[in-house]
Amino acid sequence: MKVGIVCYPTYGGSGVVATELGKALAKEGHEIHFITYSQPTRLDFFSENLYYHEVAIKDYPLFDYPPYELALASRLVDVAEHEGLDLLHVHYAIPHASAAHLAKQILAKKGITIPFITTLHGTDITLVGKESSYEPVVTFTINESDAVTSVSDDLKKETLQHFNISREIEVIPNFIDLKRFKKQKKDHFKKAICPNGEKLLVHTSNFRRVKRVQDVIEVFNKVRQVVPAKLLMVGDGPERSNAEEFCRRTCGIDDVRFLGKLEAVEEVLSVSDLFYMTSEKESFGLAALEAMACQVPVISTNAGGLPELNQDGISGFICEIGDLDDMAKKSMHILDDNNLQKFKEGALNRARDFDVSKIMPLYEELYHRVIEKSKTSITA
Ligand code: GMT
Repeated sequence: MKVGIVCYPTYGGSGVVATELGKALAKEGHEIHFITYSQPTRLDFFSENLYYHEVAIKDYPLFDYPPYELALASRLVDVAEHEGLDLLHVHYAIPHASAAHLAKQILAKKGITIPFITTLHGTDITLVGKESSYEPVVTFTINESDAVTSVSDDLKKETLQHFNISREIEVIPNFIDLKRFKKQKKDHFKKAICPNGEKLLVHTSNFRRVKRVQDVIEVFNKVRQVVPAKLLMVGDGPERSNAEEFCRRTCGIDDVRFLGKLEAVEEVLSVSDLFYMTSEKESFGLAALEAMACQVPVISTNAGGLPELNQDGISGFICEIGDLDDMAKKSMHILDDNNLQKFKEGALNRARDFDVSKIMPLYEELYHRVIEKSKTSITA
């Protein structure tokens, strides 16, 4: 198959999922064309089946806001026509689904039929999509997509609750490449950060408000009163400077390190003992899955789809959003040397359910189905 994939290239879990999916499909022999405004961060190597087409956004003094959606739709028309694409798969509804819908209409006028699939990832539904400035377009383009997937049951439920949806939504969860995300031997690194055998706690995110990063620091402050521990904060985003300032005031910078964005986050996860995902909204929690794959148990909230990933009492624990005492109590239970190994194994076992080899075929099967259906609707 020849598939055009649209995503946000540099920011957020949806871009990571889209890029990893494209890479996995390319390995299976499919021809994958990424169409976006810059090269996806994880697409940094050569493969004969992978292509990248940049969307050029022309500025003009009249445009306070250059119309990216139109530039994207035009590029989709161009790539679909010249590369002979069979299908478009857009990740994150806004504005990708409406651009794909427009491209499909333009191509139809040229006698080219191309179906498009929309994958809902999270804030395109739970935050941004619900806003009245986007809701009518999101509803329309979900209904007009040839297939729609969501990354968890909870996100599907929320979509059906808040939008007037007249079509089926299929759930295909996030996935992980266990060949890349696995515990590596990095003892020297652990020794450097935890010279006295402290436990290492970790959080990775894009430091947006929904992540409630301050909760991580407050829980850490409670835990380290009982268990010697250090905290690593990985990633970057709008709340990072507030979080650093909060640390300076409450715990001193020696025990907490802010590492910024990391290419090889699996190296840090490999030496970590406990991962925190304290979000108030989280459709799936890809970062938690990455931690589990590296044998790191997870303390998560019960937001969104997190209970579909984190198995309470097995791969970690699930706590109410903002219940910091409970998070601290459960952290200490996991960090107890009598329990830690069992939770590490529980985390890895759970991650195995989401290995790319199990999830990627679900997309492949969906692609075949959608392409076949669109062919039969032409001949009918
Ligand atoms: O919040 C992010 O990390 C970005 C956001 C996105 O769509 O780019 O992530 C969402 O998609 C990920 C991949 O499907 C999910 O694993 C995240 O749970 C989800 N984030 C939220 O719902 C807040």
